[in-house]
This record gives sequence, C-alpha cells and structure tokens, in this order.
Amino acid sequence: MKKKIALVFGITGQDGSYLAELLLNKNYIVYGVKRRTSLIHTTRIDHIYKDVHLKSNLILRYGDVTDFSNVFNLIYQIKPDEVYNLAAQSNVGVSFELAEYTAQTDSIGTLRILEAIRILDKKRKMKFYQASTSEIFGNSPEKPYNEKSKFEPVSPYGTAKLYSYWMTRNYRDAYSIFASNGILFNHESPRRGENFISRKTIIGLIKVLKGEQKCLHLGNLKSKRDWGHAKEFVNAQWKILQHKIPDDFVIATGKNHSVKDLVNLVLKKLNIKHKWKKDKNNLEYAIALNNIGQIKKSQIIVKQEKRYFRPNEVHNLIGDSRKAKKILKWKSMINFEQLISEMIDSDLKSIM
Ligand code: NAP
Ligand code: G4F
Repeated sequence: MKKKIALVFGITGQDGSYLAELLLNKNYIVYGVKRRTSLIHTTRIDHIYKDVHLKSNLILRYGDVTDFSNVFNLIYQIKPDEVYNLAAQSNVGVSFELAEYTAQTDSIGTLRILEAIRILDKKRKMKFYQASTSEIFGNSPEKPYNEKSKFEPVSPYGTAKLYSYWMTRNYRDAYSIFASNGILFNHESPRRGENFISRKTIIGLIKVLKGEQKCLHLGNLKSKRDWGHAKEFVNAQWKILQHKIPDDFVIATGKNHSVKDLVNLVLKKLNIKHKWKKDKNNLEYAIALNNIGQIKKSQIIVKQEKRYFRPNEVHNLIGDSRKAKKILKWKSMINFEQLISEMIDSDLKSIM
C-alpha cells in the first residue's frame, strides 16, 4: 500500500516533534519544515532524524510561512496527503511586543498555506489541519468552552489565531477543501518551550534548589488554565484529519488549575516547604520554611514581578471536549499531577 505523505509546518516545536513521532509510527513519510536559524535547533527531533544522505521517512526542508513562494513550492513539490499547520509565534505574552510579526505568521501564514492548497490541489484530496487555540475564547463568559462558544480574544496572538480559524472554515465552505480546526487548550510536556509557565516554573525552582538562581520571578498567579499532555493532544490532531468530514473540535482535559496551584505543586514535588505573603504593593512572594538543597529557611524563592504581567489577560480557561470524545473517541487520560511530575523528573535528570 502507498505510504501517506504528511507535511508538517512547525516540526521543530513541541507539538511538531510529538506529531512527527506519531506519524512515523503510523508509517507515514513525513516532510518537516524547519526555519533557517543562525544556530541549528532541531533538538526536539534529533532522535528521529537520520542524516539527509540516509534513506529515512523523515525529510526536513527549509521553509517559513511568511514566504508564499516557499510555501507554494513545498506543497507543489511534496504533494502531501495531509498538511499540519503548527507553525506559529506561539507565545501570548510576546505577541503584545511582536504584534505585526505574530499576524504575519499566525494569520497570513495560514492564508498562504490555504491559498497554495486551493490553487494546487484541484482534485481536493489534501487534508489541512489548523492549530487553533483556546486563546480565541478570551474572556467570553459562558464556560466551559465548546465549539459553539463565543470568541472574544484579548491578545494579538488570540486575534491572529481567530483569523486563521475563520479562514480555515471559509476555505472549507467556499472551496470544498478538507480543512479542520483543532481548538486546543494548553498542553505541556518535557519538550515545552522554556518561557511558558510550566517549564519556566519547573526549571526556575530546580535552579533555586541548586543555588544557580536566587528566586523565580513570575507575573499573574491567579489565571487558570486547562493543562493537558502534548503527546495526547497531537493524537487528537491526527484523529481530526482521519474523520470522514472536515470539522472543528475542542481538545481539552475539562479540568483547570491556577498558576499558583502549579507553583505550589512544583514546590511540593521538590520538597520545598513554603508560605505565601504580600508586599506593600500587593504583590505576592513565597518564602522557604525549611533548609533544603542550597535554599535557606526564610529565603524568598518565588516573587511576583510587574514586568511579567501582560497588558491584557485571559483569566480562566476550561474546555468541554465532549464532541471529540463522541466523534473521534478522543479523551485525555494524563492528569495535571502526572503531567507535572513527568516534566519535573525530566528536568531533574537533565539539570541535576
Ligand atoms: P512551539 O513549540 O512554539 O512551536 C512552534 C513551531 O512553529 C516551531 O517549530 C517554530 O519554529 C515554528 N515557527 C514559528 N514561526 C514560524 C514561521 N514563520 N515559519 C515556519 N515555522 C515557524 O509551539 P507548540 O506548543 O508546539 O504549538 C504548536 C501549534 O499549536 C502552534 O501553532 C501554537 O500556536 C498552537 N497551540 C499550542 C498550544 C499549546 O498549549 N502548546 C495550544 C493551542 C494551540 P522554531 O523552532 O524555529 O521557532
Ligand atoms: O504558559 P503561558 O505562557 O501560556 P498561555 O498564555 O496560556 O498560552 C499557551 O496556551 C495557549 C492555549 O490556551 C496557546 F495557544 C499558546 O500558544 C500557548 O501555548 O501562560 C499561562 C499563564 C498566563 O495566564 C500567564 O499570564 O501563566 C501566566 N504567567 C504568570 N507568570 C506567566 C508568567 N506566563 C509566562 N509565560 N511567564 C511568566 O513569568
């Protein structure tokens, strides 16, 4: 039987690496798009990538979704059965500083791929997956969020992703392209970028324990997120494209926790006893109640800092993925505590 060909934009990212593993295990030929960077950073996929001169089912090509001729040529030459658009400037906080670049990548980048498919795939055989996000719900009041909830994004990232969500639907309706949105809630893993809250907290507190960093500085501790495991969430991405019709699905665990819960859990797992206090500006900080590692009793180990607060914030995200459960038979199995434990174990191994 002819092997299926997948083209993955964003293969060097957290999800791209897990998705590539999943597709290779399913016997796909996987083309991954990596950006030109001054230092090569393919660490997340090095374990599955063989030398370009060896025969391999994983082939890397240079590319960038901000370059239409590149996107067009990749799709023209590779003729994939499935296209996964995971490429994005994916940091919400950074999107306030790089608003235009975020739009170029997260909005127009998607349009470039959709246009290339529209022009090249006359027989409408290609399937397209768009990495949409719970950020498109913003602070919309009715929770938990499902496929029918109102969209009210509150960041350049969320707004850029909402454009892509609608373009994916528009191209499906106007041109009969098999184009689907996965509206994924936060998902983490040992491969999560180091400036997202889960990884930043874990790495930061391990460094504080080792005496390599004095204190962990954070922003908003009150916001809540529905955190799942990336490995399970990429399985949903694949399932969305295997469904007989193109459609949009919310992918979430259905449980949420605050950032403070996350910090408390990491501290507990690292056996650091602590107490929260407030300073004169109402900013919170945590002090150690025991001597452990290089930490001394009464040392400030976590501190809120104004510069880590965002100009606007999504306060409370929680998803309802009953549609995915019913139609795709997808369900999250790894809970918050298991996820964080796996991440801590992995970072303890590499940092200690
Ligand atoms: P990630 O780790 O930040 O990976 C993003 C990927 O996109 C990286 O491979 C990155 O390349 C690539 N990229 C960035 N700009 C690009 C450009 N202009 N052209 C081509 N590639 C570009 O993000 P992730 O956590 O894997 O998330 C994957 C996708 O799902 C993203 O679109 C994200 O917005 C979305 N999403 C993520 C979550 C989540 O909680 N993780 C939830 C909902 C939706 P470099 O390695 O060169 O930077
Ligand atoms: O880990 P975060 O940066 O993730 P955020 O903003 O929820 O976005 C992630 O999930 C989205 C899906 O909902 C994705 F679409 C997006 O690509 C990304 O993967 O922040 C989580 C929370 C926020 O409320 C933030 O304000 O943690 C709060 N936070 C507090 N201090 C911090 C910090 N976030 C970061 N990154 N760094 C801090 O120091």
